[in-house]
Amino acid sequence: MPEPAATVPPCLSDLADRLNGRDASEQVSGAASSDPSVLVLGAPATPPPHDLSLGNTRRAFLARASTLSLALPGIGAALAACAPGGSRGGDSTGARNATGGTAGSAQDSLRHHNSDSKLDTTVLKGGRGGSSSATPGATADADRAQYHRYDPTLPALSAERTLQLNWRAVEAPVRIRPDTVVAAWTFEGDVPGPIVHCRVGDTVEFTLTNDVDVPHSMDFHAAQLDPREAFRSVGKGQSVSFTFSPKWAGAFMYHCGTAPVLMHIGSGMYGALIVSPREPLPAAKEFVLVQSEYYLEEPQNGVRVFDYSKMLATMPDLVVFNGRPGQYVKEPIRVKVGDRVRFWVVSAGPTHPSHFHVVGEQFDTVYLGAPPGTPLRGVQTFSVPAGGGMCFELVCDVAGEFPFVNHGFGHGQKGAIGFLVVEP
Ligand SMILES: [Cu+2]
Repeated sequence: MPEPAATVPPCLSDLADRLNGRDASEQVSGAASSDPSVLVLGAPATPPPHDLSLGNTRRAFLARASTLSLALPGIGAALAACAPGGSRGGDSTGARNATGGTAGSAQDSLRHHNSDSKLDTTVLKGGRGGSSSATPGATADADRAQYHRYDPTLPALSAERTLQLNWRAVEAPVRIRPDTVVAAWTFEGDVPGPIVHCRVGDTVEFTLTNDVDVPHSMDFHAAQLDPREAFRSVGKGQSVSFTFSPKWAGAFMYHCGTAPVLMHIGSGMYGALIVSPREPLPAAKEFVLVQSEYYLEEPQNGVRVFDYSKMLATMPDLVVFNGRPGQYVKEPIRVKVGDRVRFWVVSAGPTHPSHFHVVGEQFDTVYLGAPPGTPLRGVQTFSVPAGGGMCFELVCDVAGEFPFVNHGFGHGQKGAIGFLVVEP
């Protein structure tokens, strides 16, 4: 294939071509590597998304990807060669080089690596072969994964105005209900990732270190940064760091943005960053609910692997709040009569919204924009779009057990339901 023009730095797909002496884009997708949609979405689905019979699962995707033979020894070179920032030597976005990275030269070479390439998820360990080895950390010791209720309580604000977050991208078996373990890709080992709470104007200093072979990245919706720099993917043992200061209050999603984003969000790499306004909102019991979907294969060896075909078909097996179907039915959220309750609701998707409703209650306030602006009064249900977040408030005048649900009941029935218990 032709050499890239001098002003157009090589990208990973170019390198794959050279390594293999063939057109990698044809092998993976048939898509042109210059297709902008590929940068985020990854390779178009093959076989067609409606065809669930041909094993177009995450495993199959990864297995096909591994046929590119990007073995580990080649990864450093591959990433080094993929330096689209080569012509722009500065750091114009606020992203800074990692402090926790492992290798100076490799780290430097990665500094401007933008691996928003359709091949991101194909940078896998080679040679291990087999479907279950694609994400060994996600399936190992699944029987030892302990179930725990994901605490929905909004963490208290820190007295510090600078948050330092040093997170790791790790594979982990996550027990999402007593009888179900999923082979997750995670931030910090759980699904969702940690809840973060800060104020408008606070400084968030973030570092992501990737512990696994599949490249990962971080995209904070509360940040305004050049995504090609700050949200770039990093390979195993590498880190990416950036700093931002949220401008707006609200419930903001964060997620891995490595292509295909559908696969990375769909496999568990998401969470919520809650930004409170500078002036405190009315005192309330505050909770965070992150709605998301699970698309799963049948269990093998006690663990269910994520199914990319189902993600593409957008027919989830489970729709859940905070990673576990119905967890707040068995272990409800409890408050007292007279309490104001504030739900910060994020729809992580990857595809579906949350039509948020509390049975037997009404929201006295839903903030359409950043709280405390644009309040809607007297709302029964409001939809939080995939990739969005909203703030819902109600006052508990009556004791009782109030289901909070996704009122799109095809999804409520699949696990997006819990109980708010109002005690006398
Ligand atoms: Cu990822």
